[in-house]
Amino acid sequence: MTHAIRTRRGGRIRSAAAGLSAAVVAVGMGELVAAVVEPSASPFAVIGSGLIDLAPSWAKDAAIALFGTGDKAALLTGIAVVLIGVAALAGILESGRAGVGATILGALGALALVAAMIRPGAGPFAWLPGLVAGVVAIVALRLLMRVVHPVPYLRSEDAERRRFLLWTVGVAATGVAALIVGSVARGATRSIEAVRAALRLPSPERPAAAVASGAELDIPGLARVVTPNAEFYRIDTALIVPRMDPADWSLRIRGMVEREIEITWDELLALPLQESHVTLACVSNEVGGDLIGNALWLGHPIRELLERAGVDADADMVLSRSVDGFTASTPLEALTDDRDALLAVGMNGDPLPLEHGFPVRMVVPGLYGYVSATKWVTELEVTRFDRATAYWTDRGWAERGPIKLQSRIDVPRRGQRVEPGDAVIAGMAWQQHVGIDGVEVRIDEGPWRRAELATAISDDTWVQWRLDWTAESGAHTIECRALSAAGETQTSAPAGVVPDGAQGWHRVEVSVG
Ligand SMILES: Nc1nc2c(c(=O)[nH]1)N[C@H]1C(S)=C(S)[C@@H](COP(=O)(O)O)O[C@H]1N2
Ligand SMILES: [Mo]
Repeated sequence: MTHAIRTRRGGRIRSAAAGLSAAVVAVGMGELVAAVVEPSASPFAVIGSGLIDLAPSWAKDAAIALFGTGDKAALLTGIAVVLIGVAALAGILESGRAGVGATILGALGALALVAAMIRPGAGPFAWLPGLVAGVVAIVALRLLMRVVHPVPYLRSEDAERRRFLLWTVGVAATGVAALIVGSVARGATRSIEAVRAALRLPSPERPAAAVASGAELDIPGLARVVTPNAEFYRIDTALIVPRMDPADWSLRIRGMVEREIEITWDELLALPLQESHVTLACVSNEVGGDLIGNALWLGHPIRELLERAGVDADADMVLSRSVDGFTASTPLEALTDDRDALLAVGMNGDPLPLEHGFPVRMVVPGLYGYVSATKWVTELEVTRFDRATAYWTDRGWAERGPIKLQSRIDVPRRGQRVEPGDAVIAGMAWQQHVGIDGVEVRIDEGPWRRAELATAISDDTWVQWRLDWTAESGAHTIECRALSAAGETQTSAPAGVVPDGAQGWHRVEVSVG
């Protein structure tokens, strides 16, 4: 009796282990094949991307709010955890009835196959990694089932256990080895990194003025006025960063135009380039959040390309499209008025980093990124707001996204202990393409005091501010509000990020002493 029960329970654990082992070798082989034939068809990534595109926007908000720019790592971990559960279950079911678990694992492979094929820009072999993963999973599971169930009258229990361990561990190890070889192969195809590293961008015909020395207050804890590339926030739907060789890049301008234009990388670089500092901000940036950064962009004005194409007088929007299918709807006037709306190739003196849109992205002062800052951009369709909608608009966000007047306290941080006596309060304020006239600060809901404003680089960038404060012992609440160059005072009325950006005053609680 007790022996039979133990065997059955042991059998269940063994079955689950067999399922896991089959899943590991399947994922390993699928990823290896993807790395060799088509990196963007990685089974893991295409399923993740599919989930990103299908997820309701509240789920994405929650992911960004919880994990910030770590949202992708969190998603991949989530998928791995679910896969482990499903694989173990498939093993157990397979041992109860042959074919059931194999069908489940095969279906996962089919899911990866379909997800890879429906991705925008899917290559001719996008189906292969999913197919390999599915077939390997089925074969491995059927094979491992033979060693799951002990046959005591044939061998000793020890010999059975050894045989079982040898097979399950061996098969899983093969999968891990395939994963390692795959990532090495992926590294070897990283030639785009090498292409980027070897690039020398032309000098701008219109360079930016040097940043005034008064623009950087240099206060510890305060965001720097120009954000280094490595610290620049990254938000996008691309689980795998698109790898575009500039030699293969081109931009098509089509739709409501007199003549379609196609421009290559070399043609773009031959055009006059200009530099400007523009602060990018994400609509998902909460009050006090850090999904905002300022860089020196190098690019060609989009205005001039649109002029060359000849825009129809009825058009009011440009739908930009990325190589990975992402789209943004930008009001036509923001691309044709005198602001520095750029087709950017450089960021802070370097070619765009891969994750920030290499080789070419859009940068438009005054609009949130989701309606303007298309990375890896390959097409501009001149159209109308009543004819086309963009990626995030289809998911509940506003079709237009002008940046709201905002300010943030960086120093002191929330919950920070402040020494009594002379202290400094400092932060950032912005409303790109409008400009900032002042910042006011109040402590414990006392009178508003005017902060000292740093020299603004331009109306298209954020600006630092500071205020000296004699900190008295006890708990204190610090609040700030910005005044725009258009005479507006930042509203106290709080609003969440959906549908068109957060608003309200940033409030920081600190204890002194
Ligand atoms: N291709 C592509 N471009 C994109 C996005 C995207 O998901 N895909 N996200 C946009 C959003 S929401 C923002 S806020 C900015 C962020 O740019 P960054 O990652 O360079 O900071 O890119 C925009 N461009
Ligand atoms: Mo964004």
